[in-house]
Amino acid sequence: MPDDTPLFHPTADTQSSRDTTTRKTKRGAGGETHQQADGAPHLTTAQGAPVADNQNTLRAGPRGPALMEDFAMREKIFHFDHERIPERVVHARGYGAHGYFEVTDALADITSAHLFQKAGMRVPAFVRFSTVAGNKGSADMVRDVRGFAVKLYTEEGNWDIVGNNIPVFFIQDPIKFPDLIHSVKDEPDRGFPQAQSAHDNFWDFVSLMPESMHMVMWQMSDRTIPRSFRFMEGFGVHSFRFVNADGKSTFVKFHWKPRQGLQSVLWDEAVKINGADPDFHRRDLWNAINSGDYPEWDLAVQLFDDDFADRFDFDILDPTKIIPEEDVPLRVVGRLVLNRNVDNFFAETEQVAFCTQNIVPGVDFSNDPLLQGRNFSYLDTQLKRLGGPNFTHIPINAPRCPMHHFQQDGHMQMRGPKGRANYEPNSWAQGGPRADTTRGHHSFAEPIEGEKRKLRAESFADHYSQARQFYISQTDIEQAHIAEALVFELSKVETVAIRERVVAHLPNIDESLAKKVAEGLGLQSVPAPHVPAVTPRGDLPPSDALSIIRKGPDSFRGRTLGIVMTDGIEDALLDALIAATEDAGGKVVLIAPAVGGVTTIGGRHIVANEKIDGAPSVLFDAVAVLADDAGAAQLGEMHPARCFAADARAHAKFIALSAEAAALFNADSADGTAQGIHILTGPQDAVPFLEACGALRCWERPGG
Ligand code: HDD
Repeated sequence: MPDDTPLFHPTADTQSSRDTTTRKTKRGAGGETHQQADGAPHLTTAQGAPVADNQNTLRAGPRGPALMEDFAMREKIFHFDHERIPERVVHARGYGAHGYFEVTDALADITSAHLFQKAGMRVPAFVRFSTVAGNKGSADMVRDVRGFAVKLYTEEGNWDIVGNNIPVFFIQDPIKFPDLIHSVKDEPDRGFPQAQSAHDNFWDFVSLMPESMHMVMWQMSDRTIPRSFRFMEGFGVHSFRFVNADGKSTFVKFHWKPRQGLQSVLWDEAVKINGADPDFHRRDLWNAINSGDYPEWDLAVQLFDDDFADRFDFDILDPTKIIPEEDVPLRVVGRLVLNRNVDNFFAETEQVAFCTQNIVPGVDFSNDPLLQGRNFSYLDTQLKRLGGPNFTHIPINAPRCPMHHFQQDGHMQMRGPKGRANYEPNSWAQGGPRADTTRGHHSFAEPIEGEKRKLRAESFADHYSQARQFYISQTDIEQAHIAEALVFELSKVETVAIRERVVAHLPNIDESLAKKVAEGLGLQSVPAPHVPAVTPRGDLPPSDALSIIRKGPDSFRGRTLGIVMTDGIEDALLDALIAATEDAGGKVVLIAPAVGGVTTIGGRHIVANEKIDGAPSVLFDAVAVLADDAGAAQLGEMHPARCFAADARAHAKFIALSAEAAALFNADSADGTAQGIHILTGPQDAVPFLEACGALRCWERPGG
C-alpha cells in the first residue's frame, strides 16, 4: 500500500500520526504546553511526554509490523499489565467511604487518648465494609460475616478498629485462622463454591471445633444477610484496654450502633438480590452518601475493671464470648458519620491498609490470644498486598499528623528526609526526632508470669452456654430463620456424617432447634449430642439486645419504596405517595413496563427509573402498584410483574395498591391494613401507609 493511503481513525476527533498540529494548545509561562484549547489536558506518558496518537501503534507502513520503539504504547501496556495488586486473602470484597468521628462524651479520666479528652473533638475517618469469604468480584448479598473496619486519623496517629458486624469470632487462637479460612473459601481441588459457607469443608471444620458454635448461631441468623451496611452494627470484638494519664487501665469493648436501626433481608430475597444487583450494598452506600443521607453510628463502649473481669462467668479474653449489655451497660461516647464517597475506588478502598496494631497512646491491647495473633498478621499482609514497607506513604494510609522517624528507603519511597542524621542517638546539631516519654505510647504495666507452654486456659472451655443465650434471645421469626439457615446450609453438605456431626452440637444449645434441624434434613432422629468439655448453662437470661427485630427502626427513614406505575394512573395518588415517602425520609424508585415511563390520567408524562424486569421487589423495603384496569391487565400478562407481586407478598413487605391492582396480589377483602396490604382509596391513604412501613415487615401476614 502506498504511503499516502488514508489511515483509519475510529472517532472524529482522533488525530492521525500525520495530523497532530491541528488542535490549538495553550502555552504556560515557561513555554510548556498544559491544556488544549477546549480545556482538556494533554494526554501524556507517565514520564510526562505529550502523546500525539492514542489510537495507533507506531508501524512500519500502514499494514506493516509494529515497532518496539513505540515507547508510549509499550509504557501503556506495561502499566495495564500491572494494574492489579493481590486481593485481600480474606475480606477481599469491600466498599469504603470517608467521614468523621466526633467525641460526644469525654473519657479523660479513663484514657489519655488525645481525641477523648473533651467532647466535640473531631477526627477524619475512613471505613471499609466487607464480606469475608468471597473474592473481590463476588456478590454483596451472600450469607457471610461483614467486616466493619474503621480508621481514625487522630492527632496522635492512626487508630484502626478492625471489627465485624458480629461481636464474637469462630476461633479462640490465631493459629487456627488459616484453617478456618481455607475451610470456608472455595474448595482447593474444584475452585468452588465461592463466597459461601454452604459446603462440606466449612461444616466439616466447624463440626470439629465446638468453640465455633456461638459464632455459628450468629452466622446462621439474619445478621449475615444485612439489608445494607447502613443498617448493621459493628463490634471491636476483643477486650481492649484504655489507659489513663496515671497508668490506670480499664477494659473496653467497642460497639458501633447504627442510628438508622438494624435491618436484614430474608434468605430468599438475598438469593434473588444477588442476581438482580450483585452490587446492592455498595450501590446503597454510594447512593445514600451522594444524596446527602449520611449514615451515622454511635460509638458505645462497655467499660469494666479487673474486678468485673474476675467475676464474669466467662473469660473476657475469649473472643468467642460477649459481655451482655445487661451486665455492663453501653455508654455512648461518640458518633461516626460517613459523608463522602471515595474519588477513586482503587486508590482509597483497595489500598487502605487496616492493622489491628495501629493504636494510639491511651489505648492498649488485652491478652486476647486472637488479637495478639492479628497484630502480626495485618502488618504482614500489607507487605504482600501493597508491595513494600512504605504503604503509609499512600495518601489513604498516611497519618494526618506530623511524623518523624529514622525509617528510610525501600520500594516506592515518597519522602526524602533531609540531613545527615538517620540514626539515633546522634550528636548532630540537627539530630532529628527523639522519643518523648510524656506523649509517647506506654503499654499498660501488666504483671505477667507463667510457664511457657502451648496451652489454652480452662476459662475458655464453655462453648455452648452463650450460643444458647443468643438463640433464646431471638424472636420466633428469627429463631425460625436460624433453623432454616442451618437446614439450607447442611442440605448443601454432601457428606451425611458431617451433617450429623453438626446437628449433634445443637442439643447442647437448644433441644427444639436440634429437632427442627434434624427434621428439616430428614434425619431419622437427633444424633447423640457431643459431650461438652464443660456442662452448658441453662440459666443465662435472654437479652433483647441480641435480636435484630427488637432493634428495628421506628420510621421509613433511609428506606426505599418501589412504585410500579402504568399508563392511566391517578396523578394525585402518585404525588401523595411520593410526598409521603419523602416526608418520612425515604426514597422512591419509579418502575414501569417500559423505562420511558407512563402517561397519567391527567396527561402528565412520568419518566421511570427502572423497567420492571430490572427492578424486582426484592430491591425495595416496601412496594406500591398503581394501575388502572388496562394497566393491571397489562401487568398481569408480564412474568416479572407477577413475580414482583408474589415476592413482595411472600417477603412480608408492606404493599400499597390502587384498587385496580389488587388482583395482581391476590388481595381481596380478607386482606387489609392489619395484613400489611393497603388498598389506597385516595391520596389521604398515603401517609398512614408510610407510617405502617416504618415497621418494615408485616410478620403477622400468614405465609408472608
Ligand atoms: Fe482479620 C482482614 C476482621 C481475625 C487476619 N479482618 C480483615 C478485615 C476485617 C477483619 C474487617 C478487612 C479489613 C479491610 O477492610 O481492609 N479479622 C477480623 C475480625 C477478627 C479477625 C473482627 C476476629 C475478631 N484476621 C483475624 C485473624 C487473623 C486475621 C485471627 C490472622 C491471624 N484479617 C487478617 C488479614 C487481613 C484481615 C489476613 C486480610 C487483609 C488485611 O488483613 O488487610 O491480615
